[in-house]
Amino acid sequence: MKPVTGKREFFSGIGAIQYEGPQTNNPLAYRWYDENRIVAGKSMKEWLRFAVAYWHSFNGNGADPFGEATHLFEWDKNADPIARAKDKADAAFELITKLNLPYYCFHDVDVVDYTNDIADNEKRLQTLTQYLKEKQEESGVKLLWGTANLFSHRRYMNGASTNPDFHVLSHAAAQVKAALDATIALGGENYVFWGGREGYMSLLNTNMKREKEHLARFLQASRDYARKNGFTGTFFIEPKPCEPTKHQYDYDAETVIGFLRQYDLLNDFKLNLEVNHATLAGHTFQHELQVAIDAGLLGSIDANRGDYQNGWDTDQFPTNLNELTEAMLIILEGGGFKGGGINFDAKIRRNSTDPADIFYAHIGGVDSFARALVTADAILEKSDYRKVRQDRYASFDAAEAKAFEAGNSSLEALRDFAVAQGEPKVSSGRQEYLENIINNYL
Ligand code: XLS
Ligand code: NI
Ligand code: NI
Repeated sequence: MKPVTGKREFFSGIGAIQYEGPQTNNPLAYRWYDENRIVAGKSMKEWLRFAVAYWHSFNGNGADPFGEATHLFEWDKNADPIARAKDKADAAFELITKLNLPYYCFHDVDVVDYTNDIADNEKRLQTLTQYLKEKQEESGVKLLWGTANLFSHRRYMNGASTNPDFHVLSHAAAQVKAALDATIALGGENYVFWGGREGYMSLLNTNMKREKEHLARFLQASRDYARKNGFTGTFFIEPKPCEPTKHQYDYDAETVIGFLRQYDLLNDFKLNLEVNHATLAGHTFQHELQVAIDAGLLGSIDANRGDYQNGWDTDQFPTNLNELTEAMLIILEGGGFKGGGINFDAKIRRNSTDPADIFYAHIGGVDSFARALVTADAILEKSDYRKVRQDRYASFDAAEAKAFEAGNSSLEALRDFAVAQGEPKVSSGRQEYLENIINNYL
């Protein structure tokens, strides 16, 4: 991929990031991500399908609840909103192409500022969609997914599709319609719903049953509109248990799968799992992955990591090789993503203020996943990891156990089997042995 710059270069002095191998001393090179390297029958590029997130990388200005912006972007200076949005698109495509990553993701309001005028917002997004389309054609970068931000504007303080006010719900619908139009026009491969404020702060003022039914109707209407207009991709729900809402309806993977089943949405919707959301829900990321894969619903992931000492979504770039290797073991065994990829829903820290920091951040995340992929493949191919787990269930090979698994046993038959066998032998779970395998292959 050739770097694509607009009228001006925003990251001058930084060229194309290339694979140089683990021995390199160059901090602006990949050590592990060699996009054409074949691992388990597919190229790294095909397995990982990396995407850059517009909101963190080009809008996230370092502000936090205690302080103003610390990242003063050159592309954010033009007073005209359309010209500013085009500068931002130029910066975005320069970064994505210099990183040599195949995809990007956005919310409507990341691309261009919105006002309270629905028709004007539609026009603005259409103008930028045309501009992004040209940038995609020039560079070969593709849209992994689009989405609408239904949580920042004050009208959404009580939710969007689960808002007690039908007027607010209809505003959310207008926004989703325009975001779907943009996603379809850009050949977006998927569309995401993250229900930032779809939940409640207090049950005292909430009719939970009614709100959840509204959420389902809203998803059905969005699906029907997109299908009618030629969208063939997958819709993803992104679970998160809390923050900003105290209790969000899309709490975790199991909750979302139950919801999709209840409202007959399983044919069109899959899951977009985020590392830091899993940990907020009291799970490991690996747990959430396994739940989704077992249901055939692992669509995509939002890659980041939390902070062990804090209880919120800190959205740091992923660097923990041990955890990522465990995650890649599950993703590889599950056959990869269904339609999606790895979106860096991650931001550099407030005090990471050099233009190069955003490059180091992505390089670290990309290399960590690439290395985890290679390591996980070696573990699956060369170690006895799979065999240890399989052997743990060896007693289910007995004819009586097979009958049980097939639903052809009874409590009496199980009792008779127990009497015939006598007290079971204890057997080790060998957890430490397995944990050492991960480290031995890293
Ligand atoms: C916030 C979410 C958000 C979604 C897209 O916690 O992760 O960034 O990915 O709306
Ligand atoms: Ni996310
Ligand atoms: Ni998040």
